[in-house]
Amino acid sequence: MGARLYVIPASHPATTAELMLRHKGIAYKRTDLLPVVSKGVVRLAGFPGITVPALKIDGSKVQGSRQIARELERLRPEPPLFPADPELRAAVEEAERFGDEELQHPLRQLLWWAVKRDKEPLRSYSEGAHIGIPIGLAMATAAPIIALSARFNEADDEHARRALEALPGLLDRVDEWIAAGVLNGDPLNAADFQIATSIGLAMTMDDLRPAIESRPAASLAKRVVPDYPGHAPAVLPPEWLAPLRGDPETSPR
Ligand SMILES: N[C@@H](CCC(=O)N[C@@H](CS)C(=O)NCC(=O)O)C(=O)O
Repeated sequence: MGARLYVIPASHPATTAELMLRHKGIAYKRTDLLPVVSKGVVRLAGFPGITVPALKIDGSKVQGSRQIARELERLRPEPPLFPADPELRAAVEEAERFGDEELQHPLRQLLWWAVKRDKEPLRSYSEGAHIGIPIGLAMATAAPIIALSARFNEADDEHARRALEALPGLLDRVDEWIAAGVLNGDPLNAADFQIATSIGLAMTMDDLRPAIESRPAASLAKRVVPDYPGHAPAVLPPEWLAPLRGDPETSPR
């Protein structure tokens, strides 16, 4: 089974796809792309959309982490990504949908906001990647990519503050699913791979890690993505972090 996965290094949904390929024991080649450039490359490669992960497998093209989960399950049912029990499967699918539609994007916005403020950490997110040009050159020419990515992802002050306000509630939901046995059980499922990468990415940010590390969500991330690449030193205004400390009333707009 020939497989090629298009990724942006340290992209959380792309890491999800990679983990699921490994879970299935499917050998694959990886094409590492710079953000923004990735959009043109995946279109040129024949995909209908502009995002990663994008997977060519067995002659078909599949884009999107949830779509990839289903295609892998169809092509190679064992070991499964979804539980056989219908009730548990429905819960796993809801957690997976939440991970894709609700959890991924605020973290993407917070990371781009931080990188917009200080681009240097971007280097650490590309560790081990093969982006086709030396990392020094990529860093020297990163400013337009950062500006476009921040705009494309609406990583402005307003959205960053909204993301921080939402984060405790999002983490609570992950912890609840872990307590209910939907996440972090045995074997790992598609929702584990979907959600753990977002938590792993969040924990690379010094601003966010203290609010996560003592939670069950952190155990899931440490189990599934113990070596998530990248490190972003604290850069968010401390008053914006009030919701993470549990004192939203001290955070007036
Ligand atoms: N929800 C989609 C999200 C895909 C997505 O937005 N991927 C980002 C990377 S995390 C992307 O390709 N962005 C284009 C860019 O940064 O230029 C999924 O799970 O596949």
